[in-house]
Amino acid sequence: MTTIDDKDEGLSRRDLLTRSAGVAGLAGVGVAGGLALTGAAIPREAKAAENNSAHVGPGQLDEYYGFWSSGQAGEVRILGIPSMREMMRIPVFNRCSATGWGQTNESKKIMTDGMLPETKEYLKDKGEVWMNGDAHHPHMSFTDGTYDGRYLFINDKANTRVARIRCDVMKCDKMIEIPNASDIHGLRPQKFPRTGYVFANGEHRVPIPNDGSILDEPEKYEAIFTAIDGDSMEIAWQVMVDGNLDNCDADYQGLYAFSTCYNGEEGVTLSEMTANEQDWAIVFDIKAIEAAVKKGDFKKINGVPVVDGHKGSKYTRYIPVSNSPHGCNTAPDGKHVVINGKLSPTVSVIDVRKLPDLFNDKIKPRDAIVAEPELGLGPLHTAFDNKGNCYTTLFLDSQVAKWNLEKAIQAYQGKDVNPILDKVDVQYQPGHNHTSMGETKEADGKWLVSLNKFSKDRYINVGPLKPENEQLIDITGKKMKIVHDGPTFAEPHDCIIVRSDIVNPSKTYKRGDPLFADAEAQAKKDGINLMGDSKVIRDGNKVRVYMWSVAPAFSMNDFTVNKGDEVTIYATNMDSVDDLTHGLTIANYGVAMEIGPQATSSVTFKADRPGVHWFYCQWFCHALHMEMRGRMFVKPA
Ligand code: CUK
Ligand code: CUA
Repeated sequence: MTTIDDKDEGLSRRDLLTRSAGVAGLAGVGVAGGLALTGAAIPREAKAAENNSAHVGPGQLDEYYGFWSSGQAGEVRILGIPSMREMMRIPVFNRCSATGWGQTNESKKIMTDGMLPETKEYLKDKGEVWMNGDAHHPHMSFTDGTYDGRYLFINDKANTRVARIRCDVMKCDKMIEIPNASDIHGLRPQKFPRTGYVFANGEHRVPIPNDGSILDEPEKYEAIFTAIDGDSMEIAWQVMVDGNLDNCDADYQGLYAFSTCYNGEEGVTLSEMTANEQDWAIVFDIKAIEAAVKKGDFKKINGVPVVDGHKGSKYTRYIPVSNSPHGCNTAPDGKHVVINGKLSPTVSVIDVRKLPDLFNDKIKPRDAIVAEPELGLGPLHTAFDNKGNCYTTLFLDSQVAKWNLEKAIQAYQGKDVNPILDKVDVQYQPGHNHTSMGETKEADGKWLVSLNKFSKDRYINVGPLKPENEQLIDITGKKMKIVHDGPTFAEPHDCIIVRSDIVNPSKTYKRGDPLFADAEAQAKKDGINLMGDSKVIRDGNKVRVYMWSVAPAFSMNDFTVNKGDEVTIYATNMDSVDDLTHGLTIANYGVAMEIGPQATSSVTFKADRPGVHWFYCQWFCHALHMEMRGRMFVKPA
């Protein structure tokens, strides 16, 4: 395979770009390596496609699902791996004009049901539900140490929320705001025996309650670790800790959870936060915390049992690691947890088999560390293969380091071995990375994705705001091989790569789906059969319009309401064919929504613009799609 990033060829893209694009410059490097820079056009792309292990031809299917977060964009994206083709977007903490997420009654209910009362109060007069999410960590539910295809969970750092996505329909079905905590960052599901808990880190420290009675007294702020019940999406318990919680993970035994913890200084300015040489990895004893909740050793705050896990508590242990650690990754061997140094060039490896002794005070916190290899500058996150190797992103070095866990342990014991096996340049400055099935016991060592924060010169210039750059790396060989570059919009922090046989989404909705249970309940009250009745029901100044659609027509050619009415449209897509989605848009009313096959969607709005307003299907569904429309008459007062 030939790419010009290949280090073996002694020529990087950067070398090429820094040289003059003129003939003289090219002539100078043309002799290096296998690059055929002579003669006519270089069939580089064609050659790459032919030899590329990541090549998935037209019509061929990917072997893996990639679930991507999107940072400030607030959604979750589905990619195919190894093609890196983006296939779907799942709106979550954002508003989506394609699907009506954030506008339909169904989505608004999901967004508001789990909201705290004070947030509802804050949003009361604003006529909106919170949209500007900052989604970092998408992770699938587990059973017995591997993905089970039920749910995805994702955090919203911006508004202290956690959402769940149903993998049968790939839609968000629950969204909760976490009380007492501020700004949920790290999120991981329990791996064993099942999810179970979803662990979520409240990153920033704030007063509890945060009602203005305490302001500039940082010593009174708290950080909160939360365990959410992944089945009910209710808070199971919380733990108050020292420092700022960053990332977290769980073990393969169902006994412990781990968080990186920076700002042990508990400062509020940059210099205060980084003053000390050391911070911590916090270990949470899940069984002991559950027992504490059972026997009442907690404070109930905002309806949630909050256990005291500050330093010295019997429910937690603080393992000193170097200043400002970031990523927290449990290895698929089920025995080791890698704490990534960030400001230190090292990662620290915890052996989970030492933790019972640590909690019994038979060993000191540092004795739980069994390796601390120096990898390079800015280690942020670590991924794993199935051969005992680890892949750590080096943010400042713009590299991924491949290293062997067993060798790192030997080196820590004083043996003269170098655990680093390979390094590869990535473009540029990677944050998270992820291997295929790498956070499960079924890690398979095939693919590594590096999510790079900067694309700089990799693409044609699209203006001051540049895409990020995601690179696919083949890790089946001794040396890592970059096989694909893909630009992406703001800003996937994290992703997972799931074997496709684990994920089995439905082709259409099923009637009776809880997503539109409210619509069905209202229809029942109104004596309406959503699958076939077409009717306008007036209830004071509330008007309910029931219509259905079969391509290429709505069941209604027109309906009439009065100016000032509160109108709810329930639209049911009776088509039961795979891939036959309709939509409903109302012209000049800012209304648009998706109606999936066999689904009901509804939207409520005030009919405050008199006149003729066409409603139409905005999802190209049929040769007569343009004709799939009708009129809403709004009579003036
Ligand atoms: S964090 Cu973004 S690069 Cu939110 Cu997982 Cu490390
Ligand atoms: Cu239905 Cu377009």
